[in-house]
Amino acid sequence: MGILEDWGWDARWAEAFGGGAGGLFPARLIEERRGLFQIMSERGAGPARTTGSMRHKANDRADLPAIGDWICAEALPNEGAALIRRILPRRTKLSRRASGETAQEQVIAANLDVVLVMTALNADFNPRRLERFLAVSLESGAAPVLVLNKLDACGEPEPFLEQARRAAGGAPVVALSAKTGAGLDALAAWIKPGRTIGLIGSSGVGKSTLINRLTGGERMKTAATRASDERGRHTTTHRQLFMLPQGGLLLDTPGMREMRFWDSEQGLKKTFDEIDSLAPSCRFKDCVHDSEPGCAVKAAVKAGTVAADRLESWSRLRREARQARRKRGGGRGK
Ligand SMILES: Nc1nc2c(ncn2[C@@H]2O[C@H](COP(=O)(O)OP(=O)(O)O)[C@@H](O)[C@H]2O)c(=O)[nH]1
Ligand SMILES: [Mg+2]
Ligand SMILES: [Zn+2]
Repeated sequence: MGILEDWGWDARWAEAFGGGAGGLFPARLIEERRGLFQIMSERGAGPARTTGSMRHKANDRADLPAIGDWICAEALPNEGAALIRRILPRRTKLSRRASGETAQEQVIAANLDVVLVMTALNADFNPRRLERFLAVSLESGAAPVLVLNKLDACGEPEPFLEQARRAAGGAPVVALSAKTGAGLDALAAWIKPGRTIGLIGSSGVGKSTLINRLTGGERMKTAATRASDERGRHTTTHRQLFMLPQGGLLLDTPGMREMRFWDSEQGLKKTFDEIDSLAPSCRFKDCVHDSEPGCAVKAAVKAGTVAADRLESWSRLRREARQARRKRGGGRGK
């Protein structure tokens, strides 16, 4: 296997790239630090930058390169950095609404195969937040896995697991301890050479600890080391793909305090599959399962086959998704 295959290259990417006409070569964007990119190609790792014309033509931040992107690069003989000429069409795209008032899509990561949605088995555990992260992950096109961390510090995990399974909408649920390594074997089913795995979750759930354990090093600063550090020093949005010793690529997403919806309507349908699958039985086609007569979902809540808190959660998230759609101007996106 060549170096590109280790980073996820395959026949489909080769086809999307076409030939190397005009001295272009394929590369993957593997690191982003304050707008500076590192790419990986057959030539190894090196810096890259966008062209003025790409920045000029971009309608949206999403038209600019994001970590995980496969690109057509051009080497400049008299310059250190390669030029990013074109972004190959993304297979998956993990997006949120960028912070700030104007509606802008921020691509958190491109071409993830799997998203580990992480939470901790403690007082921070929140099924509603899981549903939000799950909807965003499912919308991306990647396969989500719920990871419940800090199993070592949890006296009674079963009630948490039960709630997580209900929030998971069919996605696999794994409980483990990034600290002790207990339960980590379960992740082996998703970690494969050439596969790209993203990690999302609130700050403090143990994402960096898990990356350090899986990479077998101190790649990421964890909260404990940060506390003894100067405040704010690590609040940069540094993103990097790590190659695991057994193969497979792992991406941390630091500094994600919020996960506002960009386009999550399909993701919500999958997250709340038990509700979505009943909707065709409602009397009204556009039933929002609130106070409409003949609502099959409400009937299911009454009968106890759909949980009331799930319907409540769905209703709130759906409103937010609708609002997000209006903000981005209706027709755009899917
Ligand atoms: N008890 C326990 N603590 C953990 C575990 N994983 C992480 N932590 C601790 O949780 C805190 C936050 O971890 P960190 O990896 O920085 O979280 P991040 O913000 O998601 O990257 C640190 O103090 C870690 O030592 C675990 O499995 N068990
Ligand atoms: Mg971290
Ligand atoms: Zn209904």
